[in-house]
Amino acid sequence: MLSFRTAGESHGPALIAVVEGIPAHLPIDFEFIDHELKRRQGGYGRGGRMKIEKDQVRYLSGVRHGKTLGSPIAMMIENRDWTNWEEIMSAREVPGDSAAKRRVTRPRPGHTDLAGSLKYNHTDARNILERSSARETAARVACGGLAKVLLRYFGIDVLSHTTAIGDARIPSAFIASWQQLEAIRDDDVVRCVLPDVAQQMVQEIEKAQKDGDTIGGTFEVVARGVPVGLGSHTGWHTRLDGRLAQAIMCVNAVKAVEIGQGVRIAYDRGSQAHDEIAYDTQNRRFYHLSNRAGGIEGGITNGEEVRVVGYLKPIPTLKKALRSVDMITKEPFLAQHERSDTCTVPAAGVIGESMLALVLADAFMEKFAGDSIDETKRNYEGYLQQLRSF
Ligand code: EPS
Repeated sequence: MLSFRTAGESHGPALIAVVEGIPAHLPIDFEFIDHELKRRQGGYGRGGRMKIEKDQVRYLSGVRHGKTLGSPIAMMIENRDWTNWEEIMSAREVPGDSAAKRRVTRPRPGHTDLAGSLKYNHTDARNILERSSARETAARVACGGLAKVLLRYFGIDVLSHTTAIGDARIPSAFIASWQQLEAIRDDDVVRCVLPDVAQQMVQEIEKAQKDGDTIGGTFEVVARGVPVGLGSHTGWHTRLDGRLAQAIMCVNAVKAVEIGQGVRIAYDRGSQAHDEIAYDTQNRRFYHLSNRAGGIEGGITNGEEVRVVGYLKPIPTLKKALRSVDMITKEPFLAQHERSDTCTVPAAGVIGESMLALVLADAFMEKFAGDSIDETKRNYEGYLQQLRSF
């Protein structure tokens, strides 16, 4: 229903994103989407690249006079660093040894370098890492920004927070409230709602930095105002939890995904694991007394907040390199070091928001459809009426 594609190399001229399936006449909040890009660029532990880039969307199609047309929306984000890479990343052949410059032949354990080079038959892993770079997520956040604008039109909001960096973790029984998520400021370097844990997180990043190492952690993404009934139990591919797992897992460096308190309840008894049901007569709606399910039962949203946790491995570009083998000589070497970040967990939370928004917007359009936003709204309101009179 709502689909998106991205293209672009990390040090190429630009990133491109194309979003299809947003209904016509949706007012676009340009400042909001650029602000989303800025949020993604933040976070303590980022490398030098973020001082170069100033991500902003240039709209190439699908939007006119501030509103969507219903046609594909093409967006471009310039890579400012391109000016330093024009020859190395040139689309055309260039004279001299530019292609050999910045060649990567000693693959980093944990990175795409080796598996990608073998698969695509490249002897320079730059041909792989340029695309597998998390730079691509800037384009995803532009798409996610559009999805958020659509969702916000229907009263659905998505936010996130950092729940762990290394050994600095929020207590396992702690559930951040929506107000706490809203209170996270733009200049908050780790995006954690508990100030003492936030301080420990900064220390964890500094320790890793000092050791020439990297550090991972976890983030939680939360969506509020999601109606009951998105996704479906009827097919493996329609279950929303499965779709969300894929969407969060494919954020760079994520190695595990949890819906609600899915990991913890695997070890609990059924009587401790499930969320009891109640009825609010005044508002004529069913609700749950807890939300361990993360707002999804049977692959369908149940009207509670949708909560998803992403677990990130420490990023694989290490100053204190691990053992590797040169792809050409087959000699043992230490892995190559590229300029990189120490920790990307705070940024990953923002990317996770975009991915959650894109999946929810897709499921929303699947259920309510409409070529123009008024049509979608009519369908949505009809459904809400059906729920009230259930
Ligand atoms: C990345 C390496 C760094 C990061 C980059 C992801 O870039 P560079 O190689 O230019 O120093 O800063 O992330 C971004 C550019 C971004 O916008 O998030 C990598 O190898 O994945």
